[in-house]
Amino acid sequence: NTVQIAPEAFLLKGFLLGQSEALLQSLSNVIAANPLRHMATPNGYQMSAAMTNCGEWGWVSDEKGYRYSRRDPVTNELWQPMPIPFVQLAISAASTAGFDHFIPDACLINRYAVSAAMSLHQDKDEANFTQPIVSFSLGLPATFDFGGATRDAPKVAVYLEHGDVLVWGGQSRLNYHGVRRIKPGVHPLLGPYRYNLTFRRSQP
Ligand code: MD3
Ligand code: FE
Repeated sequence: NTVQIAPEAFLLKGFLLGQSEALLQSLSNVIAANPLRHMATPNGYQMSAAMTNCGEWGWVSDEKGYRYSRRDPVTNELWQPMPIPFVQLAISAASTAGFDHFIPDACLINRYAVSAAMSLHQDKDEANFTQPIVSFSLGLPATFDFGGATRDAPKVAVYLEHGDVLVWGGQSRLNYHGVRRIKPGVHPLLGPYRYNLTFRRSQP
């Protein structure tokens, strides 16, 4: 059940549903080793989503800026390797959307409580824009705004539910995007939260 939402951008509706048990077990292992935390932004705010990472590289933010780091600044240890179910599902989602040879080296985990959001931005901290991005949605639903190449370009609203996967690359790789405020609710497996796992290639 693949829906194209923009050039080289696809929604794979319910793609994770058969695998959610393995996925949630792996997710809880990662979070136990590298706790979710609210990172500071360079302009003195805090991200409303709590974040952690797994994989060779992790995305971090602090008063000095955004960057990819091999170590968790909270534990000072390397991030956990990406769990096998994460890697397998990310590669297979990319390939389903027509992107072969996707090799992610970074997985950012975002946890949104009710009322959390992510304002419109571009993902441009990676040194490789040739590979796609794959994102898994779990828990509470969200409305995602998929924009264009400039901040004021028209946006498409995409409703993301537990088990959905977004894959985009090529000419949509640098599009603006954001997540609207999470509405109150309780998910039967994940409680009052939405989790998003974003797989990227951060290094050349
Ligand atoms: C479309 N996360 O962590 S993932 C992020 O749901 C981020 O947590 C959102 O944006 C979330 O940076 C959205 C889907 C996504 C990510 C990057 C994109 C869609 C995108 C880049 C270009 C176009
Ligand atoms: Fe983003």
